[in-house]
Amino acid sequence: MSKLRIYGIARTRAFRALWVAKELGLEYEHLPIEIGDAGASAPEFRRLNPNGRLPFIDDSGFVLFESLAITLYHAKKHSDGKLYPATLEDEAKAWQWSFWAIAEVDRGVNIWSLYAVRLPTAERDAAKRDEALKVLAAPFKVLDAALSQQPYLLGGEFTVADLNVAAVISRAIDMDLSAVPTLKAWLTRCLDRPAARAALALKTKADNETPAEVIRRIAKLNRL
Ligand SMILES: N[C@@H](CCC(=O)N[C@@H](CS)C(=O)NCC(=O)O)C(=O)O
Repeated sequence: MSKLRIYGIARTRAFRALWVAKELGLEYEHLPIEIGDAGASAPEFRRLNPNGRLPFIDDSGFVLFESLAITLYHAKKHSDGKLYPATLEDEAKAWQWSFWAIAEVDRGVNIWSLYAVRLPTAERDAAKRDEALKVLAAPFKVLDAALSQQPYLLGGEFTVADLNVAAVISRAIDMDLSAVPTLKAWLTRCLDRPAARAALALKTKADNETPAEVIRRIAKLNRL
């Protein structure tokens, strides 16, 4: 049996942990548990992640939560000098972009996708959707400008910095990104990688199998 366990249905931020595992060719067991009382909030899982949220991992007894801490950990642990930066400065830039993604765009993209795509049409609140687009406009311009200097966030190669930011905004691929064409081209390139495609296939399957009442519960639980 694999010693790495990834907890969380692929529809959630567990997608990020699945993508990095596939990118690195890791052997793992995926436990696609749900959010809420029947899943991450149950006592057996709260013993591993007391936040009651997804994802978390158990790597041979080492337990870690926070999706981007998980991707950074795996990339550094298994780095072949490519996915994880080799210099202190590039490592700091990978942290910079990762924290930026969580602070500046994670919530906005989630709110947008909920009210533009995931909830049943009649429940898509246009005001929340438009507000999310407003919040995202400035940081998306920042990302677009950063990528106009070089093909990837740290230079010429795809790294964990790209994986983290692209994973956080992956649902923005369904947005009208015509105002930020460089961002759009980069996001498309990142999500077209074989590992991303494989993880996205799991995410899409989970999305398609999620009933509307669960999407409503997600909106409530995540305060979106
Ligand atoms: N910052 C955390 C956020 C984790 C999180 O909020 N996960 C959602 C699923 S994508 C969740 O478990 N929500 C249920 C809840 O808040 O009870 C991370 O990136 O891992």
